Amino acid sequence: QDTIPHWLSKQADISPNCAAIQYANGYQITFQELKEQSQMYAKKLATWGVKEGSHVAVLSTNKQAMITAIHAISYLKAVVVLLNTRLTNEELTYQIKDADASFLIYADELKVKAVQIPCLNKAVFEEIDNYHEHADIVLTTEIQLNTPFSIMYTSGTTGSPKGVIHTYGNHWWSAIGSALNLGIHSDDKWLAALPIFHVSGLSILIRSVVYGMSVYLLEKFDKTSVQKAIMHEGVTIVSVVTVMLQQLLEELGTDRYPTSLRCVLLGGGPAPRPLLEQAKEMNVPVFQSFGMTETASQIVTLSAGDALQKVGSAGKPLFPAQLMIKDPDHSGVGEICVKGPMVTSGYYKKREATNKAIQGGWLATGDLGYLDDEGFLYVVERRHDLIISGGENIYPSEIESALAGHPAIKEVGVTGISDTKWGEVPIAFIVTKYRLTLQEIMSYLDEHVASYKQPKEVYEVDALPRNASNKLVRSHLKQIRGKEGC
Ligand code: S0N
Ligand code: AMP
Ligand code: MG
Ligand code: MG
Ligand code: MG
Repeated sequence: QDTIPHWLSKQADISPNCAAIQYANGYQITFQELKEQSQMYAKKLATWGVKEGSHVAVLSTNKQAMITAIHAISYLKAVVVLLNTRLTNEELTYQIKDADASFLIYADELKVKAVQIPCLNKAVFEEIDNYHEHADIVLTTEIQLNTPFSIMYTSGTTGSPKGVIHTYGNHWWSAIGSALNLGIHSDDKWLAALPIFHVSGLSILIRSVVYGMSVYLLEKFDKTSVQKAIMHEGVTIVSVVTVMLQQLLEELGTDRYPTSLRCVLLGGGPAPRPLLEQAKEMNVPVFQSFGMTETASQIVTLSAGDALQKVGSAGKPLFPAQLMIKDPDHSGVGEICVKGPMVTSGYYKKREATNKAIQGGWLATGDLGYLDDEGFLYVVERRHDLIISGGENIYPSEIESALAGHPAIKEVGVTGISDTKWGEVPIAFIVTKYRLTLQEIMSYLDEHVASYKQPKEVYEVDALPRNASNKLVRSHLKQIRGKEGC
């Protein structure tokens, strides 16, 4: 089995004094310091009880303590379970339980949330600092590429959210594939404003450690800080989702970014063509990409040279990924299937779902697309029913089952409508047993689903559109919109 030196130790050896992470307040940490800090934290985690094979959940926005913890967990050969901070207690509880996480570390300001989530061992990042360093623990010096590094959750058309397992090898090959496309420049500085609890953010940290590249870390996205970092802090690459790009172009106005900014990596969902055209006019070097949690970040990306001629395309599969359009009826459009060492080996404890999604190494993405005559991918339709709001995924079935749990709601259907800010937002149609106020519905939902997933409009109707076999026809829901709201 393939073994490499621990990536952080290796980088600390190669470029000890290079800045690994920089912050807006001027604070920075070198690879040597990051290694020492992470190893010390690992020994304290060991005292707490974390050991090889432990699943350790982390609930945090982008912070130094989170990064230290992620590396520390890996020095113990434990697995990090990354939690979305916007989820409700109920959603988080499900994930922690499903992931068999017996430890939860969290940021202090998420305490209110964390205390309500059942988990055997819980601590704020700083509490661990008070532990002594375990005297006998031997930290790993090597990484086995086929062993799990992280687990993060993604929902599906049906059923509960699934834990996507990322091995070290998945992350390693994702970082290599990106470098073979974008190249590595000695002055590169990658701005991370996307959450580290998504692979969009986590993958930047891994690239940093593998390339010896600085990360400019923002605790959370805001357009002023990003613009400032690009204008004055030498940021060369930034990862964004569509809603962020929109806000950045607005902020830029008639100004222009310096030529030091060489790549704006756009992913996580579709991008409207006018936005891409606007970016082109404003000389913003947007690289469209296609990827998903299951592919450990981008797997198809438009390269620099092709970016201008192929506006709207997601590009070509990164080296060494493969892409195939499954098009049995030869209509030209079919399901996008991808294969490669960055693709997950599967969902945690979900063999059936794994076998359904991955066959012969090919991951069926559920997304529809086509290749042009030069082999460039165009994504035409997303996974069935999936709503993407501001880069966050929302599955109608998840919202439907939450609403159906309300005693007054007899039937429910959820669909997405386009939205100028978020791209798409969910709206709901309900058939009730007795009259409900919108406020009653929304406060009920507050308990069960994260606020970004909550329907922006709720319609009370007499009946839902159903087909001959009495199945809800979500695509017909939009047509009954416009009736009286409740
Ligand atoms: C866009 C973001 C930053 C907006 O969040 P913001 O402004 O921080 O919101 P808050 O202040 O926390 O909350 C204010 C109110 O706004 C609601 N809200 C927040 N987010 C959303 C949303 N997405 N949709 C709808 N509403 C939202 C809050 O609920 C709150 O409302 P109230 O007041 O009612 O409570 C934030 O949403 C964000 O960070 N989005 C991006 C998430 C992301 O990273 N997605 C990508 C996931 N995909 C992958 O990881 C695979 C692809 C990939 O790797 C990739 C993707 C992009 C670029 C590069 C790559 C790569 O390949 O490397
Ligand atoms: P996630 O796992 O949360 O990153 O969601 C991945 C999903 O985002 C994919 O399955 C697609 O449905 C969607 N997506 C990603 N990239 C693109 C793109 N370039 N165009 C359209 N949809 C995309
Ligand atoms: Mg905000
Ligand atoms: Mg077809
Ligand atoms: Mg997702």
